[in-house]
Amino acid sequence: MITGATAGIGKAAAFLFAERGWNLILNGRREERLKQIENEIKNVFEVKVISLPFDVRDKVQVSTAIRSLPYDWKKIDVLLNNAGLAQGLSLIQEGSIDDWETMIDTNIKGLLYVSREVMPLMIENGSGHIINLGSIAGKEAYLKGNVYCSTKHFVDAISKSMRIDMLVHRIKVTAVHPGAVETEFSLVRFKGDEKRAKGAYMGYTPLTAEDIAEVIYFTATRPQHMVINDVVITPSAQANTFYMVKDADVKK
Ligand code: NDP
Ligand code: 8X3
Repeated sequence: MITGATAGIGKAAAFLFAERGWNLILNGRREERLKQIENEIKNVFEVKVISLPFDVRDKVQVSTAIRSLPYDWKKIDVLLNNAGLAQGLSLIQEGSIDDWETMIDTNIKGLLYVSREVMPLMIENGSGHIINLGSIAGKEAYLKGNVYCSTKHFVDAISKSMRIDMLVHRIKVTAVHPGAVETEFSLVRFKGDEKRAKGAYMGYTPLTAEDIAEVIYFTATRPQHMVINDVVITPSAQANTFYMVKDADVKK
């Protein structure tokens, strides 16, 4: 089950898991896109796909959708908690409270609502693996990233907590923390400003959604006795949220 499968990392993961023969439950809010992805996957790969459109911020939608799954589909092997976003980039004292709420409701509360529904199913099935999309923004804060960084620090912390609570049930918990990945992320952050979004990926080679999907797939397919707890992945031009070498810097 992949949340936020209509774009970027979630979509790339959907195609990769399908290519490797996994049946999929795909979520996102944009129903038309979700259906299109479902159809594309079903046309190419021999897998079953269920589209489950809901907004992770709405706890009633989340529980209604997941509880409506047919019995067999409630055996969820892997939950990829990927739906997430940044909204805006501003000093904390100038921040938009609406943007803060969107990030907190999606990245924190949404992840919790979905996990709260799926974890009991995994416990009942006696196995499962939760993979949470954190970020390097969840390892180090950066200027004007304040609330987004905080939500991703939450993902880091809740992944550690989940791992402890799930230990007795042998349910694996992995946190994947990418650096700059070229997806719709910056377009969403900068509210449709294409020029500004493109600028975030200029002067170096960013990661692709497919790069991250490969890592996610690798963590999901380790033997039963082994779990990858935490992975940080950056473009080779990036060391962390502070240090990035762009073409102009190299020439200096
Ligand atoms: P995209 O914007 O390309 O994709 C985000 C996905 O999340 C979309 O499918 C979107 O679908 C979904 N989504 C957003 N809000 C909701 C919601 N309320 N309910 C359900 N689905 C939602 O971004 P990425 O693929 O880059 O981001 C995926 C994850 O990776 C996020 O958690 C992000 O924070 C994290 N990340 C991204 C990095 C990057 O540089 N790109 C780096 C580090 C982490 P829809 O709009 O249809 O609902
Ligand atoms: C996305 C990566 O560095 O833009 O989480 O916050 S960053």
